[in-house]
Amino acid sequence: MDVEGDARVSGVTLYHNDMSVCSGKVRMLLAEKQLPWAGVHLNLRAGDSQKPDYVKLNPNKVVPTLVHNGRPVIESNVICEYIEDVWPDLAMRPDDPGERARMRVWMKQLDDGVHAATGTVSSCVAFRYQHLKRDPAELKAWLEGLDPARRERSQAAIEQGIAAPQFAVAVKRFDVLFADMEAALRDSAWLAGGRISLADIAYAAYAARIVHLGLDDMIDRRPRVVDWRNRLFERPAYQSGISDWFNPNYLTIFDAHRDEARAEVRRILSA
Ligand SMILES: N[C@@H](CCC(=O)N[C@@H](CS)C(=O)NCC(=O)O)C(=O)O
Repeated sequence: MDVEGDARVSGVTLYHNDMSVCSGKVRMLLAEKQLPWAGVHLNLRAGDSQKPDYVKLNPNKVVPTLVHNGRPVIESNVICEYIEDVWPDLAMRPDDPGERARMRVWMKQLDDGVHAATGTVSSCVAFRYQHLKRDPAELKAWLEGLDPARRERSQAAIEQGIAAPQFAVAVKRFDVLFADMEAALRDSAWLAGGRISLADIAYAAYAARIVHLGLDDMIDRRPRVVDWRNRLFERPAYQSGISDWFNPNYLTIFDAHRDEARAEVRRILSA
């Protein structure tokens, strides 16, 4: 685990990973808030998030964890609300209670299945190739460290790739998500109102992953979602919080497998 950055002003240390979508969510928010932070980078493929010292901070064995003046806060959506509570300047929560509720419903969808669907499509298209290169005993130990639901998903993704039945289910979940976004963006410039909010920030790294994996037909045929994504990606906080962290080793794998994923998504959605 490498430590970088400066926490003297904010008291924030973020345990994170470069390609983790949940970590990107928190990094983008910290950048929007112009908050300096110290980082501890975890290598997820080496099992850093399963190590006993880290599990004391985050019993779910996942990143991110934000430690503020010694107090750990887990769950990226909860972390975002915590940051907003402690540093309300440059507000990222709407003032209107109705818009605030909408913001939270968007964020909740990530926890209710969209994040898991992202793990599925990422593993089926790309991450499986990293796992297939691992020593079988090491891969077995890593799988055994996962919670049972994630273990089952990961195993099928590693073995079957985009032919795994769960790949089609996840793609269809994204198609519904982007249809819902297109409808929401008919009424307002951002997902939860006229101003950018935690809802938009929460989805930025996911939108990037969809593009990386070649699943972006689902975005491209929805003009309001395209415009929303472009506005998000143009923000300096997207660059410093998300795209500057893209790991070239992962980008090479995405590049190698994007075309076959794109073809399979077209097949699934036209069936
Ligand atoms: N609900 C959690 C999900 C966190 C999560 O799944 N993190 C992934 C990376 S995005 C992780 O740490 N995976 C551990 C691993 O791959 O070993 C959150 O929002 O913080």
